[in-house]
Amino acid sequence: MKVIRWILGRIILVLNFIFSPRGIKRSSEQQHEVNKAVAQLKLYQFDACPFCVKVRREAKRLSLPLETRDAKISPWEQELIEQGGKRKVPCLRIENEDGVEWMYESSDIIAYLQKRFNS
Ligand SMILES: N[C@@H](CCC(=O)N[C@@H](CS)C(=O)NCC(=O)O)C(=O)O
Repeated sequence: MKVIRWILGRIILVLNFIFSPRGIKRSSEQQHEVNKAVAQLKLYQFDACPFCVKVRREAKRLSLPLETRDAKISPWEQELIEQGGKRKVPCLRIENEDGVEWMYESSDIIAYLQKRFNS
């Protein structure tokens, strides 16, 4: 089972590499503002998780320089469990003036990114 999952994960990564989406173009001022906003976001994820690939593809399409954190390794794994509440990926850590929010569910994360950055 572990081997099959590993093979499927590699296939997903190869297909994702071949069919990588193109990023949208913004003026350099707009992109600079977007980059500043994206610096407050961190994606906790696994490389070959299909739900994480889906989120990374959308971030690429939206030209977001989203920092990823491998939730299989320390200290990100503990941070995700202790602060986010569970060891599940993808999870978007959102820092704002009210504090920190941990958003689980790939479809919610994608909807959030699109609402905020798809202009
Ligand atoms: N419905 C969730 C599914 C996420 C999910 O199942 N993630 C798996 C990895 S692909 C996970 O975190 N499993 C827990 C673990 O491996 O510890 C989503 O769309 O984000």
